[in-house]
Amino acid sequence: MINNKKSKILFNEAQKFLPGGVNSPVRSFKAVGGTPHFIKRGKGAFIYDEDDNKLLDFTGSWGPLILGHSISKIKNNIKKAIDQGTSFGTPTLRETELAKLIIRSMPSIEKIRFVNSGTEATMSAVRLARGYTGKEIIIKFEGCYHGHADMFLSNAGSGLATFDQPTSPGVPKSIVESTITLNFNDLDAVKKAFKNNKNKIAAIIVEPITGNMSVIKPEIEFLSGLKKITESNNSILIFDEVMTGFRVSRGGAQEIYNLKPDLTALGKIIGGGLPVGAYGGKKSIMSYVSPEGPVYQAGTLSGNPVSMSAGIATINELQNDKIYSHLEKVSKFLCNGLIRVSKLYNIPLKINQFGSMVGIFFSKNEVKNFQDITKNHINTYNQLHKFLLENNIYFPPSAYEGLFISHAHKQKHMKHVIKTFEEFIKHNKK
Ligand code: KE4
Repeated sequence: MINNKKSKILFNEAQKFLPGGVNSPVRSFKAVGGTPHFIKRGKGAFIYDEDDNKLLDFTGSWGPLILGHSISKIKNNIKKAIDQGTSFGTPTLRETELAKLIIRSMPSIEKIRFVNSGTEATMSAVRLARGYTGKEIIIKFEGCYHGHADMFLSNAGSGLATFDQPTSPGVPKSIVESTITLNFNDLDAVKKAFKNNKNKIAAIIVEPITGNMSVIKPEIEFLSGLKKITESNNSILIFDEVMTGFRVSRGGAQEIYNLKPDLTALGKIIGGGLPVGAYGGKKSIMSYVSPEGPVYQAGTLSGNPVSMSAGIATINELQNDKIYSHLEKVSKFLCNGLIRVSKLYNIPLKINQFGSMVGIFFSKNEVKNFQDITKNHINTYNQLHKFLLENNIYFPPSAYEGLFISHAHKQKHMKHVIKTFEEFIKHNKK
């Protein structure tokens, strides 16, 4: 049994002051059970908790840490920035520097605006799409998560209702009456929605490769179909690449699928572990953003020079193709090992791997959308999470998340995971 005594004490204390003891729900372990580990430091592929357990980390702060924890080049860049001050509320050259680095890697982005989170990025991209088109309705997909802005906290209403119902108290029905939620990979449903709402749909927002119902790949023609539909209806296609940007490849999912969305939302990796989000796209659309245009959006700490410095160091490192070939190699090694073990013991397992973003499903069929995710998968994943944690391996505490592998992960780490996975399967077969 892994000793988690101190974390238990700290968690009880935290719950007196913070709702659920956390500042973001998924950290609470509510989805998987047990007590969350309070982490005091990270190094490379490992995190160290307050009980001095050394844990092999596959959450990586939910995506930002593609290079690993506590990377010298990132720390040194942050220190250089901090030595000059933390924030000025003025333009700084670091903002232009990071903008250029991102634009160079994602040609669909001609202009970009920095904000402080992925939520701000997607929320602002939708406001911009609505302002630019003069239309209001947005289409999103069940199981895709775009942050916690009101307009996204909704789900398809009854079969009859074409518009959404709120999924959280506090979200006015009126707000989500302009949101339509459809099934991921269901192009016909999108065509139907456009037919039923002629000239009223401002945008489609989609995670091109999903990461919030674990990792589900788009069917052939799905993404290109979305592009065609938005183009022919004067609507905006927004790729939410907060998770996939610089993760699945340097140019994100749009590079893998060779598709240019009108707008892209980014976050996580571009901040190198500090709070950064961004939205960007065609100059003609981005020119609508205040103060150049009429669509208002602002932020006290947007483009903060210290955060920018972490993003610059990270994206600079990611210019090296060797980083991505290492990520591909170790991730593929892990996936092949898990599949080999599942076949050995006849356990249904499907894996979707895009670079260092890996989704595992305890399912004999391909998982193509949210409905395909079964209770069996969730229960088995939760048991696996617990078993691995007992063996000092820290998978994301939710069956709806993918694994985030970093450049600091080596083949020997993956061998340990594969071996422990086999132990789990044998233990579960008893
Ligand atoms: P933030 O506001 O949490 O920075 O970003 C929201 C967001 C937007 N779009 C996508 C595709 C995302 O994955 C996210 C946030 N991801 C979750 C994990 N799947 C963040 C973890 C958390 O909520 O604590």
